[in-house]
Amino acid sequence: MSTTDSKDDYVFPDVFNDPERDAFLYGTFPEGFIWSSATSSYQIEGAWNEDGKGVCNWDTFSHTKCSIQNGDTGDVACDSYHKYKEDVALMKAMGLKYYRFSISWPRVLPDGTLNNVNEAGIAYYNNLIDELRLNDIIPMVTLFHWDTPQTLEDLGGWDNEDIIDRFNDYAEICFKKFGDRVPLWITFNEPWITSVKGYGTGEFAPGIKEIGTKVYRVSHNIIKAHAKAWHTYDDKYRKLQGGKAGITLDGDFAEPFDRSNKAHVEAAETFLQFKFGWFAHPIFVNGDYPEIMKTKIASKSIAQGLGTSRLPEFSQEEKAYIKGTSDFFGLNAYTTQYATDATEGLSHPPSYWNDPDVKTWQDEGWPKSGSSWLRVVPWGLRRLLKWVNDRYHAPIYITENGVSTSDVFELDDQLRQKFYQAYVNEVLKAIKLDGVDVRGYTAWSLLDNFEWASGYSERFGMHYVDFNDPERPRTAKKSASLYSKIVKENGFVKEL
Ligand code: GBH
Repeated sequence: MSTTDSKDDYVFPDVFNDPERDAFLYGTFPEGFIWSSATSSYQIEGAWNEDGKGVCNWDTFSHTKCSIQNGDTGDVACDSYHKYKEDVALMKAMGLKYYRFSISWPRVLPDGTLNNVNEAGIAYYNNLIDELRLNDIIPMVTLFHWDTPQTLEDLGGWDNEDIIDRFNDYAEICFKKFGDRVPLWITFNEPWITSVKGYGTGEFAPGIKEIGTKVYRVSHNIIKAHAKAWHTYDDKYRKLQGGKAGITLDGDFAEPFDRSNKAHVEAAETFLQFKFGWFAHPIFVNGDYPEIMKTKIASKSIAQGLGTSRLPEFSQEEKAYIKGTSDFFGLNAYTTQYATDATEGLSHPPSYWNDPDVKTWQDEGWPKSGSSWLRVVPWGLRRLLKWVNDRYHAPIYITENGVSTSDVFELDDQLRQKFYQAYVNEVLKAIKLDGVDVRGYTAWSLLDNFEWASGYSERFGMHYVDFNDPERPRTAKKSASLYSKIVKENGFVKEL
C-alpha cells in the first residue's frame, strides 16, 4: 500500500469535499519548530489539599453539588502531583521537545498573597522543571489556567481590581523562582472562558451568572493584570532570563456562511472581534477594544436605559501601558462555526450573546467528537491562523489543539489520529502556502484529564488514564505514536 493511500484515510474525504482545500500537503516544518503537548494544574495534579496547598475556586465549585457531571472533582485527577516523573517519561518516549503545564496559584501562595509562601509547592514545580530539563524537555509555563485562590475569589475574584496586584505578586514570585529554567511564559489561558463561563453563564467556577455586565468588567481586569505581569517580566527579568511572555486566547473560527454575501462576511468578522479582538485588540493593536465592540455595546446599553456603556473604558495612560504587551500570540484552536448577521435587538437582562448581532452554528455534516461544541473542521484552523496573522502580526504559538472522545476504553483512537494528521497538516499549509508565522504546535492533551464541567466524561488525552484505579495508570493510545512520528519527522515525509 502506498503512503499516499494511507494519508488519504486521514483527510476525511467522506465529509469534506473541496479537493483543492482539503488536499494533503507533504513537507516539513521550519527548523527549530516547537513540538509540545499540554495539561493544566487543576485538570491533572490532584493532591488538592496536600502539603499546604490552599483551596482554589475549582475545589469549591467541584465540591458543590450538581456543578460537575457525575459529581466528579479534581481531588485526585491524574495524580500528577505524585506521578510527574511518569508524565515526563511519556513525553520523552514521544520525543516531545516542550511541555506546556500550568502552575496552581494557591499551591504556591495558599491565600493568594505573599503573606504565606508554600515552600512545598515551590519544591514541586522546581522538581517538575528539573525533571523536564534532565530529559531535554523545555517548559512552557502558564501562570493562570482558571484556578483562582478561593480567598481571592471570596473578595470578588476577577471582578475586584485588587486582584491585579495580587496576580502581579504571584507572577513575580514565579519568574523569580522558576524563570532561570523557563523560556516561555503564558500569563492567562483563555481569559474569554474565565470571564464568560465563570462570571457569565456560571457553567465554570465561580459559577456566577451575569453575562451582560460582569463579564466585561472581569475581562477589563484580566487585561490589566496581564499587562502588569508582562511589564514586570519585561522590566525586571527579561534581561536576566532571556525568555518571552505572552497570552493565550481561544476561539472558534467563524466562516461566513456565504462568502459572497457582504453581511455574512461582516458578521463573521464581528464574531471574531468579540471573541479574540476583545483581548487581542488592546494587547496587540492599540491598547483599546475593537471599534465594533465599543459601538455595539454602547448603543445597546443606552437603549437599555443604562447611563453608560456596559463595556468599561481604558484611560489614555492605560492604553499606552497595555499596547504591545505580548511577545507572541498563544492560540488555542479546536473548531469552526458558520456565521451570518442576525438582529438580536435588546435583551433584558443584557447579554454578551446578543451584543454582536451575529448568529453562529455548526454544519451537521462535520464530524462530531466527544464534546457537543467540538466538531472536526481541519480547514478552519488554516483560515484562523491567517486571520490572526493578518490582524495581529505576532509570531503564533499554537498552545492547544486536540479532540475528545467519550468515556470509553479505546486505544486505537481513530478519530484522534485523523484529527492530528489533518489539523497539523493545515498548520503546515498555513506556514508554507499562506506565509503565516507559526512557531510551535501543542497537542491537547498529554493525558485524559478532568474536563471541567464535564468531569471525566470527555477524554482528550493521547494517553488513556484509568480513573477507577487508585494508581491512575497511563496507557499510550495510537494517537501518541502518530503524533510522535510527526514530531520526529518534523512534518510529513513522503515514503517512496
Ligand atoms: C480548552 O478550552 C482549555 O484550555 C482546556 O483546559 C480544556 O481542557 C480544553 O480546551 C478542552 O476543552 O459553545 O459558547 O459554549 C476549550 C475552549 C471550549 C472554547 C468550549 C469554546 C465552547 C463555547 N473552548 N467552547 S460555547
